[in-house]
Amino acid sequence: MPKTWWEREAIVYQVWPASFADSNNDGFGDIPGIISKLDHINSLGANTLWVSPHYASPRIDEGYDISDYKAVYPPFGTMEDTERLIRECHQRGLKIIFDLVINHTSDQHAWFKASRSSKSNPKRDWYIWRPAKYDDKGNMLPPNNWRSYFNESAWTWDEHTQEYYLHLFCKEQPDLNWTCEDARKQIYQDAIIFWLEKGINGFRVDTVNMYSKPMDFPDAEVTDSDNPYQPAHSLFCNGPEMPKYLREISAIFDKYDAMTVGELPSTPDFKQVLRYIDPNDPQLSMVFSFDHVSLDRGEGQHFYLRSWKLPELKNAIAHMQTFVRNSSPPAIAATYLENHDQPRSISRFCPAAQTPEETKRAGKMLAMFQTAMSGAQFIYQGQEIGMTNFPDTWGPHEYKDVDSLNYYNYVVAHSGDDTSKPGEVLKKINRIARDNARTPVQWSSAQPYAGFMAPSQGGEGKQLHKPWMRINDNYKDGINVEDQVHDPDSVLAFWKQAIAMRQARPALFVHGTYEPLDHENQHTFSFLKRAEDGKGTVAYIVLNFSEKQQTFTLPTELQGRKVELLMGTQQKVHLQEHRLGGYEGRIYVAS
Ligand code: TEU
Repeated sequence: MPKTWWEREAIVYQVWPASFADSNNDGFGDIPGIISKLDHINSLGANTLWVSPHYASPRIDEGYDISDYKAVYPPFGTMEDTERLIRECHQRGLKIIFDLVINHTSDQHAWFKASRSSKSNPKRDWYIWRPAKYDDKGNMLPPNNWRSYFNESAWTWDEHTQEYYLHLFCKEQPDLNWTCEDARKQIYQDAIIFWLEKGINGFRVDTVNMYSKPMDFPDAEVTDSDNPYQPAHSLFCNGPEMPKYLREISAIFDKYDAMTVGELPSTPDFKQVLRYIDPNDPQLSMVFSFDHVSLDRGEGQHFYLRSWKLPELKNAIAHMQTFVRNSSPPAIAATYLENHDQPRSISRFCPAAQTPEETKRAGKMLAMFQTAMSGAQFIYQGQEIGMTNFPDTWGPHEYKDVDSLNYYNYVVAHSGDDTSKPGEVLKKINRIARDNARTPVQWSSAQPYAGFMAPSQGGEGKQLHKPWMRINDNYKDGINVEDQVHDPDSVLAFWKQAIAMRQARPALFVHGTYEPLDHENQHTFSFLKRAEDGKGTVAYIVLNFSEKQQTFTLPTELQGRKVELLMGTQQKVHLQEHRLGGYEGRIYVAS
């Protein structure tokens, strides 16, 4: 298969515009702010920029509720700013991909306004409307018991036309009806071709497996008796029409040599996943899997936490790294530890790392962990400087995400006179809240806004602004770009070294095969990467996921061979000393 620009060597840096960099000090990040930081992104070694939704939106779900695919959210900037961003990326040799959110629109989109205006409107069928059901007492009920991702019924009643409409996410995000061909054609024109014609190089495709629903909308199995509405992923994910819809879309992408990475939730069976990315019949270039970011989520409501052990993470990573080899040629893995929907990886995967020194060591170890994995790499803004979750002592008013707030308000409403519940549930929400990924990026230790924005001067009639979301106070403890950019021992310096190491040895670290080792070890994560270079080159990666010293022995695979220490997260290491300090990682190579 021809090597296209993105195949495997893609190092993608994801920007969440609202929290990245605010050029006009109105408290919101913006597109000129992104442009001002492109050299920082380039200096990491990234070769692709992924911009999370920048489109016109009421921002009920922070931009994943789009009211006009062909317009830019005004606080982020103008169409000219966006066109300049595309140019400035290409001038630096950076590719640029946007977010493609076409399972649903905002309820403020002109299409939905027309659809809900009357049952006879030509766009009525562009969304999913159904009559109410009634129980034996004559009480009105939604068409089925599906729960939305945001912990409500997946249906909302429309008084004006006396029907319910479907929304797998919040009620302000009505699902498009993909069985309607006119709707599909307009979606392709407005959301895809319009931006590809402006020169972008592809898309991250939101909820890419949810377009094909069972149009008889059967009830979901009752798996959570505490909630009147039930998770229904198995019914609305990976439906029978998905291949048809994605082939229509991929025919468009092929014309532009566009890269696509699909977000593929609730699909544990890798054979189903491979259907989307098999190089012999690709519908998408690659997909994100969720095994490793679901370990701490319990059954039912996704704020039900569960504890996990290191061998479970080893299983998840082995699955993510090896399932792609079940096609010939192998498909492409999309490797990530963070994004806008996930808590910060240091806090999630190394929860015992608390002090600035411990979080720094953990950040470097996780950088080694991720960059040693094969496939395309996805790095989320702030991950490169070791940003962490914010403290669980922050009050509910600091949370902005509809996901967190819906659940918090649901628990408060159902906690009766138990006044301890709200505080308890907020500590649980804090552990995995998406809000942790949405605090402003920490550019410097400059007070009071960490370089995200300058304090607005206020003055005559000018409104005083502050960041749309509170900044994590640990920006003062060295977790900021300015303090790290000249520190050779910083997390930022290490990410640059790790990416350079990986790109210098693609046979080992980009295309190499992944072989797990020492599965039962509860503290140390180790694996082999084998180059398919005919020379038998093999790398041994050993990572201490605990805060305590751990010993290790070189695997038999390396014994008796010429072994070199390729990289260590701690600068002072001795080859013969097989002891790892807390959160220390090493890579040995035998050639
Ligand atoms: O997420 C869809 C999805 O799979 C959800 O599980 C998601 O992970 C979310 O965290 C549920 O809590 C995509 C976007 O990444 C997410 O930001 C949007 O909220 C969602 O779709 C709706 O567009």
